[in-house]
Amino acid sequence: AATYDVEAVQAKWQPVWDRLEPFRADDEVVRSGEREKRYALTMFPYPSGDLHMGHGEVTALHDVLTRYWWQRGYEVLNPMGWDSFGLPAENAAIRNDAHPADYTYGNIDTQFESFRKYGASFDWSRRFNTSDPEYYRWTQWLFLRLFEQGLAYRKKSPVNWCPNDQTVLANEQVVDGACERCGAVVTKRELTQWYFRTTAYAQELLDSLDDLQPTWSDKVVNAQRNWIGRSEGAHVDFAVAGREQPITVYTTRPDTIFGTTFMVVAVDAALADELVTDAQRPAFEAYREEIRRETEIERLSTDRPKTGVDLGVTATNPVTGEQIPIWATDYVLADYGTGAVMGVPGGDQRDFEFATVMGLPIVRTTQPPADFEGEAYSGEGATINSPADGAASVGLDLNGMSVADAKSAAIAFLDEQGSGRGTVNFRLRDWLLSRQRYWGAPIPIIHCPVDGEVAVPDDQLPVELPALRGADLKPKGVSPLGGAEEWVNVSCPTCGGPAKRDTDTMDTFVDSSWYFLRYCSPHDDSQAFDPDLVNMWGPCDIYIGGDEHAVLHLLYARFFTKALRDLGLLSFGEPFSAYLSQGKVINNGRKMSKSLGNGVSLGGQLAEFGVDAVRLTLVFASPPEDNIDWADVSPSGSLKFLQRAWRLSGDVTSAPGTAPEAGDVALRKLTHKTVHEAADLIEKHRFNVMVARTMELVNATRKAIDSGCGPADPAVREAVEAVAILLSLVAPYVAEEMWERLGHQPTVARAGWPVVDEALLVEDSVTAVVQVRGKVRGRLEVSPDISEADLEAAALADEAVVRALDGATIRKVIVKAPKLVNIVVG
Ligand code: ANZ
Repeated sequence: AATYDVEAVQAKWQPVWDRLEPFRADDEVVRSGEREKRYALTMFPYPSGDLHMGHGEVTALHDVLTRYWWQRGYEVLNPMGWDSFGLPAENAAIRNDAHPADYTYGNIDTQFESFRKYGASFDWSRRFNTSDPEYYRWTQWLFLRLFEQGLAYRKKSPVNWCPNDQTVLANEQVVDGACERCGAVVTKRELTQWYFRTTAYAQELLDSLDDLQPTWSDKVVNAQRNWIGRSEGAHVDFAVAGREQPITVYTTRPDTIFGTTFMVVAVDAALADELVTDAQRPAFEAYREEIRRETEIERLSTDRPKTGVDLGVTATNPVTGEQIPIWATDYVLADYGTGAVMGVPGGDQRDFEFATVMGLPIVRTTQPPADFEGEAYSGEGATINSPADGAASVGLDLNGMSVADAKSAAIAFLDEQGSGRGTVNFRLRDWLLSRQRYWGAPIPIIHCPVDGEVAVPDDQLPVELPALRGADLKPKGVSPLGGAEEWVNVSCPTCGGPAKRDTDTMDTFVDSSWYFLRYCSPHDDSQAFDPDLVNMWGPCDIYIGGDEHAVLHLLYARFFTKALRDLGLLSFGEPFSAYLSQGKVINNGRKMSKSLGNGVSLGGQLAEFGVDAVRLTLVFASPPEDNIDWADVSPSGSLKFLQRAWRLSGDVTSAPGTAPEAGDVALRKLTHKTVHEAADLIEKHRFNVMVARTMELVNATRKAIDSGCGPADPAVREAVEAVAILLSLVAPYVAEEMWERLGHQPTVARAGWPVVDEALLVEDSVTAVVQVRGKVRGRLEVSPDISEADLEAAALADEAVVRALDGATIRKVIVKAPKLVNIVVG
């Protein structure tokens, strides 16, 4: 059989697309109302190395949707650029003994060429890199707007420290106690750092997840909900003899106040150091030393014996008036809640273990179910021992109440007494954004001994990175920018006196928190983005990417959008109306990795099977959300299918523009049904099923040509044209080639979606099954909208059924039109 030359076809069409630019989004077309807009975004890559299978997958999936939208007549903004600042590029550059800029921009050129060869439908006129001064000028400008609002600030606190990358990490970048990039165990350090006040938006970030839920992948929504971690509880004040201020604890269970038998304070909190008595200080300090050497993983692990030191002081339980001991421990975190916890061993497992080790009393305040066999019980149940039998009345009685009622009653009582307040607490922390590394946007702040933190004036932006060629950029814990003396030493913009630039750079996630806005006016050198254009194109109608970004990038971008909306720069508060998270490409059941030696290179696959076959394989393999095991798929099978589809285009003998009405009805029906269903499947992101339907149409068309109506039938042309358009979403090269062979001008990408004739979608008969005594005795071809009565009459008149009944008495006839008749006899 004839085959097309994959390489030749690829080489042929690339220059044509370059010339036609079919995917260039025109602002005017949308502004004038001529076409409706769609903004389709996919995550831009880090330029470390060439594109890999993951990029291939996400691009192929994303292209189905964007190319479909173009075919449907939308004006589609589908931009691409590079997330070119940040640790991955910098580490790779150091490993390869190159300057980050050379390394980064070299890889960008490589990736750009690969994307082009891949036939990705990006609007290249809008590309930019976040490490371009023309871009980061505006990253700095936005930082300053947040700074003015108090949404960017500096504070000293214990922070996550990656000993390998020698820089701080945001909480979101610590996964199970390890650096999310390099896997090194993260430790804590007390440092002054820059933060974005993400917590100011905690409630709104949580609330609007409800609106996103239907169009975002559940996994991501749930991950964000947990990460934001809203809990309702109370702040409770415990008086300490000889101390003016009470100690306030945060609890989600104020109903358990009667069961509070001790208090625990984070050993590394200033409070512990302040409270400890002279007698207990040596023991305390020894313990603290020990804990400081521990890693976060060790501190948080639950299967370790609890440790602590009695601080030698007591606090007063505000409800019972009893004195309870105060201990220091490592299982209380210094930077959550207030860093002090009321110990309720009857209700909290950590407290239970602690009380058991230290010999502290344990009192249950919630009645567990009879079959409960655990230690601490934190579930539902009646409140007990609150107060205990025979204890003196304290004016509060929670006994018998449900947990919820007891919570409210306890809060009301504490509030009345002035020793507590109901509160809402969030697990979300402010976003630590400063990094002690070179390859990032410099923080545009000048530190002046007189004026403090002074913003670099807008007209002096960008604060450009000094080149530092030949300098040692290896991580050392302080920013390499500190070594650029001429760059660091400046005069204060306010007083003119000697001052120093901030030498930290911004987390790369700052760059990617607003890049989707920049694409709307990428070359504007007078503003970060044009509000009219952003409000016209935005928000993004679809965002496709991996769910490893669930609580990092996706949360940060939402925060930025809300903050910029409140600054009056945007008219919307959510950046991405829909989010599709794509699975991973794995191999032999495992994640691809160097150490397993199971990596598959995208470039290698493209060279072997061609772009179209690889793209088709990636789309066809599974639903977009699922992983694709490369060991289970067949790019060579995909190529064979594409050759078969292409051959159809050579068999068509009717002229372009032939009216299909006279054609074979059965084939026409299948064509129209396929196109109709494909649209629905694509809108539901079931791209793999759409490909399967296209394959069925190809097979049916082949049959029609070879043994049915023959190649000259106009229904054949109609079918093959539909195949070319459907394939243009997945396999753009062969689709273009088919389109040309069918006698059309390029490009098939903008041919327009085939118009579906509704009349051809009506199925004219379905098969109804007739059962007698539970056995199938007859089959009837009936209209899909046959009535129950007509179907019953037809069944009873059917010859085979009459024979099967053989005069038996009919007890009952159950009719499920149009598919089933069940005759009960007896
Ligand atoms: C008393 C109590 C009784 C608690 C009980 C729980 C169960 P979330 O839901 O995560 O907000 N806690 C408060 N601050 C803490 C800190 N800095 N480090 C470690 N634990 C801390 O959890 C809040 C609960 O975690 C609080 O409620 C407190 O223990 C503990 F039957 O107070 B609870």
